[in-house]
Amino acid sequence: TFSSAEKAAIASLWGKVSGHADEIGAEALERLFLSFPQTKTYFSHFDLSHGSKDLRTHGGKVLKAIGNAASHLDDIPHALAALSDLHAFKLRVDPGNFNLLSHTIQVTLAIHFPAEFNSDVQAAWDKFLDFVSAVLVSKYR
Ligand code: ZNH
Repeated sequence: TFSSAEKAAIASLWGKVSGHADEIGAEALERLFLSFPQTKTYFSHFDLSHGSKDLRTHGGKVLKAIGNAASHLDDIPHALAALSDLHAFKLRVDPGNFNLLSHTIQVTLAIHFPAEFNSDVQAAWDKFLDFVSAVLVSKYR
């Protein structure tokens, strides 16, 4: 569960990100694929070149799902239930990859929102993205 300070930190930064979900998401994915090339294996059907439409579209989807979680901080498992099923039963992404994406999302946020992304806000987002990741891998067996 999140403290009221953590909730405020998550909501206020999401408010800044929400209008730029495609760009922020695409950059976080691009950083993921460059720093951790093994993660590209899940996306062999995508054009992963810099600025591609696939990166923007998928990046936008991922960030909007995070925004949905940010709007339901008291019930993230319910808000992400369908996505959790998808990752566990259909995509079967290795759970270790979620930490890598959480990392590149935070790097991207830090670069685009340097004033807002102070150490308290980062700590709240780190906890939030860990929780989202835990929900998305919760149905694996
Ligand atoms: Zn995931 C898909 C989210 C992580 C891989 N995803 C997806 C989607 C979303 C997401 C929203 C879409 C769905 C539909 O369409 O319905 N993810 C997400 C999130 C996260 C994630 C939020 C965290 C935080 N993923 C992940 C990782 C990986 C992945 C880590 C690996 C590396 N996903 C994936 C894939 C897919 C997805 C492969 C499918 C794509 C296509 O379209 O094909």
